[in-house]
Amino acid sequence: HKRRDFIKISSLSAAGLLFGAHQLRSARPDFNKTPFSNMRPVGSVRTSTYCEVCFWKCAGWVYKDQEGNIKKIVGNDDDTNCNGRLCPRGTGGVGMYYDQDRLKTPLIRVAGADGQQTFREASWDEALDVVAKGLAKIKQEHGAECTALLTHGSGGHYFGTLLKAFGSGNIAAPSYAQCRGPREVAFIATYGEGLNSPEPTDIRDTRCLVLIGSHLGENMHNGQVQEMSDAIDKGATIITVDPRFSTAASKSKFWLPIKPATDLALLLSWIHLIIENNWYDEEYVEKYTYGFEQLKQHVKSYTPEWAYGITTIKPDVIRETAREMANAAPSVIVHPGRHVTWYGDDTQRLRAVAILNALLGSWGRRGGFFVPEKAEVPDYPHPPFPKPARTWRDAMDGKFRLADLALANGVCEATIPSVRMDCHIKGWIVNGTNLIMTLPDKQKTLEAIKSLDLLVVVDTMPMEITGYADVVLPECTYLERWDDLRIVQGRVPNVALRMPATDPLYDTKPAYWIAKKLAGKMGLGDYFAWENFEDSLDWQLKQIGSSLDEMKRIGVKNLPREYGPLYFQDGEDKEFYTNTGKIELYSTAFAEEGFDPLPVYTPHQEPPAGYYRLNYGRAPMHTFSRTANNPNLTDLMDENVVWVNPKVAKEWGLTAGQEVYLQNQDGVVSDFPIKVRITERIRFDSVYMVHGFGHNHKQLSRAHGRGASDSQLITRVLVDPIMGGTGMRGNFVTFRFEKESEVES
Ligand code: MGD
Ligand code: SF4
Repeated sequence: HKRRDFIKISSLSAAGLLFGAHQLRSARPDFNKTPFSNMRPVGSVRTSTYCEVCFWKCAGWVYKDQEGNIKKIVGNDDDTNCNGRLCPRGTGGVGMYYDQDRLKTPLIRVAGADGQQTFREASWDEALDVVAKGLAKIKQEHGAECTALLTHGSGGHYFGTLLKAFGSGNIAAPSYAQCRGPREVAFIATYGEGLNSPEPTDIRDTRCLVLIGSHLGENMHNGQVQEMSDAIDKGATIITVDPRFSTAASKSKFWLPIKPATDLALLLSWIHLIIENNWYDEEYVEKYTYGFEQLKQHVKSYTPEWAYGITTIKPDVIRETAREMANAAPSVIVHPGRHVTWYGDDTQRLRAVAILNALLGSWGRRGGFFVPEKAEVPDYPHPPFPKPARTWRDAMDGKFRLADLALANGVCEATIPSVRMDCHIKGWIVNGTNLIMTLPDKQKTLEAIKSLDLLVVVDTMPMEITGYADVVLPECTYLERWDDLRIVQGRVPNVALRMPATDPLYDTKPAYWIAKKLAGKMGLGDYFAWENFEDSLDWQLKQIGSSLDEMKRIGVKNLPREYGPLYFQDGEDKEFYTNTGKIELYSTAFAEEGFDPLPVYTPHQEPPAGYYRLNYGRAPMHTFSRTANNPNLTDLMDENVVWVNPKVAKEWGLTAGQEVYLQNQDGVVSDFPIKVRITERIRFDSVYMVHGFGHNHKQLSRAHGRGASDSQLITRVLVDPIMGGTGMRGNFVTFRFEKESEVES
């Protein structure tokens, strides 16, 4: 195998990179950082966009000053994802454009005479030639199906088209298998359909919102946070189940500081109470569900007293909260959460969430889950894709057969088919995902990378993953490019336009341009038949009665609902897309595959003495690892800290602000120290930190060495046998005062 080590882009031709051919047009503007600021600069020109700082994709307007400098992004009032208000990260998206550490030109890995590997700058033509030839070689030697796309974000569509045209169906997104995959599989098993994004939670009209490990508010899902705040104003009850006193917990009527890893016991006990007390929606259950009797038998022994012994939540509190939900039903939401890959039995935990909602009759009801609609916009015409000779399924030996949706998307096991698997992937295109800080079990990722013949990375920034690339292709930021229309589900179907506010800085290009150029070089040009990307957008928009001209003016177009009302009608007959045509409390699909058809509680490992469960989450001013270097957002928060309970701090003699290293159960020590925050808001058996910090790429001038990386410490992965999701919360850490044990991580 070719050796592929990490290259710090900073170590080579620094002058060229730092002072590329195109200089920034001006210094960073005096930026108004007020979250949710909605003031419009007078007399400036605005162009439409939708945000790329997270997957919520809020639509907005970009304003420039007289000199053409981007000054400000504000929400589009007609957009139901954001209602005219961006979150702090969306407002700070300008920082992605002005970040002087951006990738500036294509780079190609070379080995010098001394054996040292390095990157050299290249023209687009040369870099794309290397990619096209590398892919052709893999096709010839191994087959096209031995290539894969790992992606997150807008560019995935173009590279997905390219890969499918090439003959590979291996298109995977960590944002699925490291995130909401188990939830989707659980809801498909129960209701015959997944939740998708944004979730159809009718929070604005709810009377009771139950959050289980979902930290809305810190987890800045814009529309949902706004609706939650409105619901609280209207008197809705919030019940938060979280080992940590989250921001949401502080707004809640009930905070249940559950012992980590025991949520399924609480859910089963709530189901038990709701059935035993006849608090369920009898008419709804009778008409729409399958398997009620089996469920009733199944949960008989799951009393609140039983759950107390496991969860540490008092029986009275379990009873009172169950009653609270029942009183609010059907305007109640047991929120399914988003990042749900925790303990490996996540699909079953989410099945319990789905079942609880069904018993309360909240699916399809006002204040519960509405029936979403999505605009139907045809793809720009292209030839049919060839059938791949093999897919990930052939490599997985019959495992994860229910991961359907997931896998066009993938699981760590499947997305990174390692040398052990029969369809051994030889080439990756990685677009918009920083796999080194995103996937757990870094060693496994590195092992897979080492066995590749070609690794192409498309990114805007020099991130950890770009250091392992053979070819780095610098994409321009979302503020400098056209992209596909945003087509997401909602209360009303809608489309949003992203157009360039300005020309790309440096020698950067949009993903659609890169994919089309590559397709041309690979003889697949027919799949990108449009002359200009704008023409393809205009063609698509005309199919739904709009046009590019109209969209440039309005940015977001809301369309009438076509398929019926927002909620189920009284007594309406319904057929669900499950085997039985009913909401399956008892899952026939799981039974067929040999999985428990009803969720069963199994205990998880506890932290060893002197170790604490590593819990992690989000901060409202950052998204995963992508924003840690953003100049505007680092102004708001420039490192993460580790939350430690005062009891633990006392035991270890820790003081507030002290720097410590964290070491996990496998002896891996964090690359960098992290400051201690002593707070009652965390239980004594856990510690907590925000994900996305602790970058070790020196080219990230603001993010390098700031805080610690949770990903580095997640070496034990609890794989979900049903969906293949990568459970990451079974890791434990202890404190080190010096980085004495240098364990290779
Ligand atoms: P980021 O870490 O933000 O997200 O994981 P990723 O999708 O990998 O990395 C995004 C990458 O995209 C960065 O390299 C950034 O520079 C690049 N980028 C940003 N904008 C653009 C663009 O316009 N074009 C291109 N080409 N690139 C761009 C997210 C994933 O992480 C998710 S969804 C979840 S829920 C999981 N969360 C999580 C966690 O909480 N803890 C741990 N330890 N791991 C996790 N992994 C998962
Ligand atoms: Fe952007 Fe914030 Fe909306 Fe995410 S929630 S798309 S970061 S404005």
